[in-house]
Amino acid sequence: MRNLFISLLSCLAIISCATTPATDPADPNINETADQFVARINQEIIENSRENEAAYWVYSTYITPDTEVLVTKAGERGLAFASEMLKGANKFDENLLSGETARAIKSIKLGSSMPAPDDADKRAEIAGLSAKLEGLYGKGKYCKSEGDCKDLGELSKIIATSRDYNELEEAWTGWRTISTEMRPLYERFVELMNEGATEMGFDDTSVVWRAGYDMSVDEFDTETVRLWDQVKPLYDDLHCYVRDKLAENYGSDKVPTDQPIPAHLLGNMWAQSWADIYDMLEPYAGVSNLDVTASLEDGGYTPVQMTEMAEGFFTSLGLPELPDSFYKNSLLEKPADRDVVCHASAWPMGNGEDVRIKQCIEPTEESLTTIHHELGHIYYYLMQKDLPPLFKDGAHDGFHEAIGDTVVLSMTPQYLQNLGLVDNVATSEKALINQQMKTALERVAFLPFGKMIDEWRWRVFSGEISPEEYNQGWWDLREKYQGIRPPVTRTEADFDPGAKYHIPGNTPYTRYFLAHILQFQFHKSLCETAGHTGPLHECSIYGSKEAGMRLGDMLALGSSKPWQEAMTAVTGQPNMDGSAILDYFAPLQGWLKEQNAGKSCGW
Ligand code: X8Z
Ligand code: ZN
Repeated sequence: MRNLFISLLSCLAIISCATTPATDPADPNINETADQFVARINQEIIENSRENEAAYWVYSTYITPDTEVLVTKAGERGLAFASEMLKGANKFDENLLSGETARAIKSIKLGSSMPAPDDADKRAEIAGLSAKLEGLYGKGKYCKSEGDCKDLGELSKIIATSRDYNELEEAWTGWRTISTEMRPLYERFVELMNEGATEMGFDDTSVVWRAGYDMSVDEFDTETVRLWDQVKPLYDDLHCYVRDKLAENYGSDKVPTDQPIPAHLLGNMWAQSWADIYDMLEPYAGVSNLDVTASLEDGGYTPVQMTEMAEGFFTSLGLPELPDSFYKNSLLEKPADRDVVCHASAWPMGNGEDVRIKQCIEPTEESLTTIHHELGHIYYYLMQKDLPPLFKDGAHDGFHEAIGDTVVLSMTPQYLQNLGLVDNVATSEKALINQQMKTALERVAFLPFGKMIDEWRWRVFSGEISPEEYNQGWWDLREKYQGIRPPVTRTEADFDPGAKYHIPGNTPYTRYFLAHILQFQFHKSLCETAGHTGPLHECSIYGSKEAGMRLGDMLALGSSKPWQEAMTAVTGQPNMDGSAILDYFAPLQGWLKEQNAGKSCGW
């Protein structure tokens, strides 16, 4: 998660760039230089963020109509501050400034994923919509009948563990009942954000979202397409193998081998990670035991113990221990008696002095992986404690999302055995294929999902997908990229995008696609730094102070430099590139090609 306050804020109209300040006699900062302006804003962000953070934290961990009022009011004030900040920034032309001042001014002009109109009533409206959408997701439950309700955690467990086609279908469609009422709210939300974006001089909100990558929007589009083209063949090989196995399990009447896969059979509510159906897909049965969930369950691991385990990886790299306040203030468990937004997040509260995570931790491998992911954000915050607030961010947002995941790539079977989470680790070729299959089901399966979410949103923002086509447009992209289809007919009475957190939560998603590319690049380079010489999939950087230092130095840069410099600091070159993930999975891809020989792949 990027700087929480900034990301909640918006900017406004009036693109009147000038190097000399405008002459408004009522403006007390009239003679401010750009440097003075940036210094003042950095100070005001610290002062103004506190209320906003507190309100959002309380709302997210205790969703009630009252906390919704509080968060809406705080949001309104935050947006008003953002408007003022933007007006101030627009007095300066960053192209005529240099260094960090130019970068800071630019970051204010691009700093919001929720551009709001500069009108108090509309600011109140958009703050209210944002809170409502988030709340609807957080408290969403599928009620089969009165008193028989299931939340996302319970429905996800069914999707992960049941192998009954009809039971899966009910859990899948059941969860999607929570988002139908979001549709009109979302439509208005988009309208207001676009109004904000055009006031700021952008064509629509999608341009704001794509403008923050130290390259032109066109270059960024080309870059994401290039990266997807690089990795698509690997995804296609995995898809072909998985579909065939599912057809064996459920019958080819239910899973025709020339059609997109029914979306409810892949072990995850959104089919974004398929690791939970590994048991159905295991290449070599009985060769290796990779069931971390069983060990966590049997071992009675608590959320705090699991978090300490993850912290232990980061400290082994020479990074600092988490402050006591982290354990005191974080929410690590789903409270029994109230609604919370369970979707995991990391919070740099109190200007990074009071870092926290919010996660409904369960004794599962997925939870353990997510804790590492969240701590990646937390260590980014911790390593940036001396940076001005405007630079407390990722080199780009994909960097922020990649740190914890990079660490998880070092959780090799050997590492897990050392922790007592798996036993009898095998080192054969067959064991390797099993292990790679499990990792690919999580990380390769994710790639097209990571790409398609914002393809949908960018088109929604630009108007290419109209409100009357929200659901159809969503499923067209799900089919195109992921090769999946809904298990039952969907119509425009549904709003399936709203059943995925980041749509009501308005969190840009291309960051995760990029992170899934970057994490393999980072892993490869950090393994070299750690002195690893064998195949990449055997490398664990656990305990390497050298790798930790290299990573820490990059985190400490925050967003103060173009991301290409941060990339160079870790990998020695400035580009994002899919070849590291392809190298990593080369053994599995070779094996998949053998398995798929003679089959009809594709959809
Ligand atoms: O949203 C997240 C994190 C918080 S930034 C838990 N992730 C994406 C998702 O859950 O959809 C991590 C992987 C992708
Ligand atoms: Zn994240």
